[in-house]
Amino acid sequence: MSELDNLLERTDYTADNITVLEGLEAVRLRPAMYIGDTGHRGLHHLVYEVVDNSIDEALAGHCNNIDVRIHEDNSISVLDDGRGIPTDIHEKEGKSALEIVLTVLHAGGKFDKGSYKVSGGLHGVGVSCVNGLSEWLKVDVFREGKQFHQDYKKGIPQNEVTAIGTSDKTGTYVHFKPDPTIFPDIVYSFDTLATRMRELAFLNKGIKISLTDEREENDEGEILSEIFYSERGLIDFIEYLEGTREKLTPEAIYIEGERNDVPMEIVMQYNTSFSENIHTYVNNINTHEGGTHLSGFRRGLTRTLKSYADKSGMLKNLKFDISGDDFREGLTTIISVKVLEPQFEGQTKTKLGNSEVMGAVDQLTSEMLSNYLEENPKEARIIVNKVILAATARHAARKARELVQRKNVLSSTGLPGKLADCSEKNPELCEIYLVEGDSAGGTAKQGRDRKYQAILPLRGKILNVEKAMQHKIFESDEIKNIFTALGVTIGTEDDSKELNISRLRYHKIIIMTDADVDGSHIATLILTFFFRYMRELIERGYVYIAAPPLYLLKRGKDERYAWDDNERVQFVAEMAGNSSESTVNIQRYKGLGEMNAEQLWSTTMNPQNRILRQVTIDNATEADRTFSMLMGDEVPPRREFIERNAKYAHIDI
Ligand code: 0RA
Repeated sequence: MSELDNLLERTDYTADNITVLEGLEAVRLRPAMYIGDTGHRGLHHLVYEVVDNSIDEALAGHCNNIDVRIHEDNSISVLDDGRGIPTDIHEKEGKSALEIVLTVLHAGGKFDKGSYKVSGGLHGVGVSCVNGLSEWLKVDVFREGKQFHQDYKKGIPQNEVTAIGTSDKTGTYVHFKPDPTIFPDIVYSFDTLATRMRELAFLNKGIKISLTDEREENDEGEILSEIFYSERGLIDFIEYLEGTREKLTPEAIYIEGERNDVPMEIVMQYNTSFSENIHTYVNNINTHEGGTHLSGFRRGLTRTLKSYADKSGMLKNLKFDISGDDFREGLTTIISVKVLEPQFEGQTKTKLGNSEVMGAVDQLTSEMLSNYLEENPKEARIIVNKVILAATARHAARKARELVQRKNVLSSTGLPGKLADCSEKNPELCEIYLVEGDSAGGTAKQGRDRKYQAILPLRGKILNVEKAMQHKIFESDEIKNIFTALGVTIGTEDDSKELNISRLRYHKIIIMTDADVDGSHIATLILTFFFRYMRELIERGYVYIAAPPLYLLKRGKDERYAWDDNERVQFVAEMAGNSSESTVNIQRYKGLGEMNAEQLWSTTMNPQNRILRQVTIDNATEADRTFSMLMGDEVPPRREFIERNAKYAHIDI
């Protein structure tokens, strides 16, 4: 029996299955069905799909190093030092296993069920899908003392798998160039890839992942390269995530083990903030919508802490109940479980449904947390005190919140006085501009299209929600105005923080601030508020940032706006024609206030020519870190971030 037959026998994979599987043509026809979309996200997903295979090989214990490279032409290569994809000829098919893996959907995982495939993108379609969506792909396998090679174009083999030389190493090298007829933009972002590689290194301790960008050299002729490696896994991850937050206990609480065949790793750290941050993963995939692993953890945590607190006698003088939320205020948690056959549910298919996982996580959390509390009485007291503080604050917040919502009902329109509302009532057609400052707000009110556009001026800097306690947040006038203008509430009845957007009044919420440092700070404050308290609005794609132009260029009657320096240079050259550039007058806009109503309308508010940047959350874990860092006390990391991102006119989270 050949090695391949051996492999195939370990699985339910048969020749019949191959013929019923869809061909790569289907992938090319409807790429979004397989990789989500063909934008930035889908483009980067191709890389994750290839890297996932190498991660699986590493999790099976056969690979330590993964080298990811962005080449000058935006092609990507991934090299690992695993066993190499088998190359034997499959008798019935008359094809090499390598070719099957690269041309048959879902074939990859089927080869090696013995060491189960835990990694793998959400869509889990495998490297064949990447092959089908690539202008070209080349694969080299190093195995059995040889180097094997094969070339593809749009997923179609251009030659047979051929031994082209000898080699004393083992591994797999996949090099591909995304097909520009499928992806409108094939430019890779180093930062996007780096974020995912860093996350993978934290989630899979001991694997070294290097990322290199060969597209640009710095002044010293060096290319950009970063190595991601973590020895302590989630403990390092939480350290990185918590960054500038102030810890309540010196060490994080670490839980690792297996219950009912579910291996899991959990790390938790209490800090002095007031928000709960939980990041959950199943097979290295971020489960944004939570699921049974999260519920299991919450149950275990609440029951164990409550019983400890009761026994400690510290709750004697407390006049009200403690709720589940109170145990998690100021708590950052990362949960990573590996599940053999995960069921993903929910709107974005990022909610774990497997019921057996709930009890498993509950049990292990409860056992290991009670041990921790018994063994660390000093830390245990600090934690219980934090819980008492949270419960006390929650009661104050509830009162403040109820006051806000009662007031709204009572006032004549129920809307803030500063709001200039639009006349249209269908939320899908309505937009609201949140404008920095009363004066720019006034200009916007004059310049707007009052049928569809509402204006809410905000006075200066809104409260930094990252640092304030909850009841302060609901006492802030600016924040109350945002809630009531949008028609959004946060649950009061059951004290849950459930957002209710069923009465949302606008489907476009546009943040408009000056194009200077202060303006971007204000935009960040507002975005932080949305991220912490109205994240669903961002997830639904309702939140935008307006982009006012930076320059007005004038030459006689010819007037043009430029949004960045490249445009300025280009337009000035065009306008000047053959005459000297000095004939073009350049006006730099520093603030919205320097534009009159007509100018503000035509450049920044008129849907025909304005530029809006939709706020998206590519990676909620990274966004969480970014916000706590941007809004925290430490200046150096903030300055570094701003300098690094300053060249982008917008804040992308
Ligand atoms: C199936 C079986 C074997 C290795 C692999 C798949 C494999 C796949 C990928 C994809 C990227 N890197 C990879 N490395 C290994 C093992 C075959 C054997 O027994 O040697």
